[in-house]
Formats: sequence, C-alpha cells, structure tokens
Amino acid sequence: MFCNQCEQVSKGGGCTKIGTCGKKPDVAALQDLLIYSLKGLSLYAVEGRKAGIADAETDEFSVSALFSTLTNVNFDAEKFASLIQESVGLREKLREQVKAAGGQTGFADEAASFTPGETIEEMVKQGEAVTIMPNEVDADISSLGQTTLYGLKGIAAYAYHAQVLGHKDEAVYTYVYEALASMLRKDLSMEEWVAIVLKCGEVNLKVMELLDAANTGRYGHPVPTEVPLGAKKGKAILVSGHDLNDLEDILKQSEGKGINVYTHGEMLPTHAYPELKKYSHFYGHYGTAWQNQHKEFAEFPGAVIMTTNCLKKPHDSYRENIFTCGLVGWPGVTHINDHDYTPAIERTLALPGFPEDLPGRTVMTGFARNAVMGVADKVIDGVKSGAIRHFFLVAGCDGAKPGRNYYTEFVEKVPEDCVVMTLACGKFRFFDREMGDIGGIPRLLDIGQCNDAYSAIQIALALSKAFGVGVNELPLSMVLSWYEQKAVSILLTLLYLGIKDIRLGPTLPSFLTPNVLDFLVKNYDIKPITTPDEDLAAILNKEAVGA
Ligand code: SF4
Ligand code: SF3
Repeated sequence: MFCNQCEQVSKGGGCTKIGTCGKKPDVAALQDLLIYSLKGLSLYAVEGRKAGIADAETDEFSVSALFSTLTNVNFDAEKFASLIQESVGLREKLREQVKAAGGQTGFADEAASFTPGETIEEMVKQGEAVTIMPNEVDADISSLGQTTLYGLKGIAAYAYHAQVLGHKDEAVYTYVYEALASMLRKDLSMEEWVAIVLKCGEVNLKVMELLDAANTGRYGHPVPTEVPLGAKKGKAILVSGHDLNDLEDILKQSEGKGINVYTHGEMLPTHAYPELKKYSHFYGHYGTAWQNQHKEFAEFPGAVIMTTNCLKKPHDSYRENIFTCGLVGWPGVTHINDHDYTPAIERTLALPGFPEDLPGRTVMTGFARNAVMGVADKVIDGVKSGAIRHFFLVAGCDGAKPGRNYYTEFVEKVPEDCVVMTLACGKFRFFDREMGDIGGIPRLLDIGQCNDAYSAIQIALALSKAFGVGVNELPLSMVLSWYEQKAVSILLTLLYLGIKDIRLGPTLPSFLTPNVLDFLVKNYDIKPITTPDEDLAAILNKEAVGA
C-alpha cells in the first residue's frame, strides 16, 4: 500500500505497511481501485455532459464514493468492494446513455472498461496494480495531481452533506468529473495542473456555500449558545461526526424516551442551530476531538453514533456501544441503515446512563457569519478605537501528534487586546479557556465545524469590505492546522481567494514536492508554524511596522 493523504502519514512520506489511522493494505488497495473506477466513470460523465447527458444517481454516488475514501471515514473492505461494483455498474449505464446520445465512448484507457474481480481478494490485487498518481514520471505533476485528488475528497465531503439536504450544484459535479478524468492524462503541463488545483479551491468555495445554504436553510442561522460540559442524570446517547441531518433524526427518534442527547467532537456547534436546539433533550457536549475517542467513548455510559469522520478503531471495551451510519464503517461494528436508529436507542436504554448530575463548565458556540455580522458595528468600532488590535483565525483539524500543543500555547499567548476566531476540531486544544471579552465581543469566537469554513471566509470578506481594504491588509492572521482532506480543500480555497501569509502546521503535507512548496511560498507566502512566541512576534511586529 501507499497512502500519503493525511498529516498522520508514516515517516518517509507514506504509509506503506499499515496506515497510522488503522487502514489496512487490503482496504487501501480497494480505495485505490475505487478511485480508479471513478476516473473511468468520469471519462463518460465528461463526454456525457457535452452530449447533454447527466445522471443524478451517478452524480450523488460519485461524491459519496469519494467521501468514503477520506481519512477516518470507512475501514470496511466489503463496503469498498460493493462501491467498486456499483461504480462500474453506473459507468456502464452512463456509457450506454452517452452512446445513445451520439457521444464518444471509445476510450483507450483501461479505467474506462475494466471489470472488477468477483471476490474481494481479486479486487485487492487489481487495486494493488493501479496507481492514484496522474504521472509517475514527473514528481511535481504527480504532487499537483495528488493535491487535486485530496482537495476533491474535501469537496466530495461538503457536496455529500449538501446533497443529503437536497442541495446540489451541477458545476460541482462537472468539476469533480473533469478533475478525475484529468488524472488519466499524461500530457498536461505543470501550468495546466496549477490551474486545475486552483480551480479546486474555487469549486470548494462554491460547494461550501452550498452546504452553508443547506444547513442554515434547514436548521436556521446559528445563534450564540451556551453549552454545558457536565452531564444530566439519566440515559445518554452520544453523537459524533459532522452530519446535522443524522443528528436531527437521532433527536426525533430519541425524543420522549428519557434519553439526553450529547454531542462529541465536531458536533459541538450544532447546539447553536435553532431547529436543533429546540429539542429539550438535546443537552450538552461530552469529550473533545477525535483522537481521544478510546478514553472518552469507553467512559461514556450510553451508545455512541459516528455520523462521519473521524472514526478510530473501536476498542473492545465499547465495541457493543458504538454504531456507524451513512458512509462511515468499521468491520463488525453495527451499521445503522435507512436512518433507523432503533439499535442505538435500544442499546442506550440498556446501558446505565449517568447515575447523577455531573456539574461542569459551559462553553459558548454559534458565532457563525450571521451572528458575527450582527455585531459588525461593535467589531468595527473596536478596531477603529484600538480596543481590538488583531484577529487570529486559529482553525483546522486536531490530531494525535505532540507538535499540536503549539495551538494551545499560541491561543494562551495571544495578547489581551486580540480576538481569536476558531473552527473545526482543532479548537478542542483551547475551547474551554476563559478568555473574557473586549467591549462585549468575546475574545474566543467558535464559528463552527470544519464544514463551516465558508462562514469564516464570509466574516473576513465582510470585514475587508467594511474597512475598504483587501483581506490581506486586514489585522487578521490565519494560523491553521490540518489533518485530513477537507483541510486541503479549504487551504486551496484560501489560495484561490489570494489569501497570503497563512501559517500551517503541525507539519507540511508530505505530498508537496520542494518545487510545489516553493511555488506556494513565492506566490502565497505560506509558511510552516515555528513557535508560538516567534510567530506571534512576527505577526504583531509586522503589523506594527506596517501601521
Ligand atoms: Fe496513513 Fe493517513 Fe493514509 Fe491513514 S489516511 S494510511 S494515516 S496517510
Ligand atoms: Fe476534525 Fe476529523 Fe479535520 Fe472536522 S473530525 S476537522 S480531523
């Protein structure tokens, strides 16, 4: 196997024996074969669009299949074998449709015509023989191709969440197919690949906007909300991942059963949505980020439901209590089908729950774009009067590597006249810090999940409009942490928007070659994090010099 798509990659630039995430070589090979089959399918989808053919089932399937290969989503070989079969079935259906419409169907590439093996073992062998790289000869082109593929997985995650709520955009599917089909070509130049990569950022902005519209359209705009970190006596169910629709179903189906619903990880900001917070048994938040599951899930006295990433290999101590749904999967773990959460609810009722009230602190969430723009005047006055000196967006994924303490220390050292905005699961490094406020504006603003990066971009754009300067001229610095591929697509969006001087950590992606990195540094001044003291001094001194 060879996988280098996340930050947790083994030393040497790729996981080759087993993934640090727990992905086994057979699953890695099946994921590669699935991507390969999607590339073949994309040839017909691109050709089909020229002939006026688009197939909604294929579109929804393609982004779901891509999302299933994102880090920490699915580890089940059987699931990937069935997705490969389905992909080839849809490819053949599309081929017939395109042919009937007079489009080209005679593709020489084997991805367009291969037949999957009949057994998982045969498919694994086929997967071992294919490559995910667009051009194995030129390392820089290969690097740009991988960046595109990983960005596509991020786009697919957002598109999946949006389409679940009935929001779709033809331009997103079109780009996904075009980019996947490009990966079968050997003739594209470095410049052409740079354009494909930046287009990935552009399309990701579009799909994040689509998801924002889907979430706020269905559940309302988040409002600042205080969330308890303690527990209430009684039965308890824990919901992790990112999917609001799954959470809504769980809230509906557990209502009136004496169960309190708790969020875990990236579900924390869902407490702020009016159409979710209206449920009286939607109680509080339990635990921190994904990498702490083994301890936190083992201690939780009820069922745990994983709606999306990040799933870690379940320990035996809670294997009976954990359930997966949607695209998430682990071999042997009970999967919820058709949104019927009865097995998890029954398991919760059989478990002890919390024996008594556990008092705890509270945290605030819900500072998404609407809430922040609602107090824009206060924010602008604060900056103009000098009360607010600088904004930091400290955002992105959490993970297990020791260097991630940087983000905790960074936030703790941010001067008192500065505001920290945050989103995604990296916030759990500092989310419960008491940071006070500046003239009524909290110094720590939780914008939401990684799925809400669009909100942060809108806040930055609104500030730049209000001050009449570009985003790069604002007293705003981005200090980002990455782990999986949604972070790759968000980074590409920031580059597409021309945002410079981003600090990225805890390490830089191993799939970037020195030349590609050099391109990013020269054009976007992107830089690795150093130490909190050094980075803070560099940011704030630069501002003082420029003032
Ligand atoms: Fe390794 Fe990350 Fe790939 Fe898992 S997803 S195999 S940890 S690079
Ligand atoms: Fe986290 Fe997995 Fe990226 Fe949603 S839950 S940000 S890592």
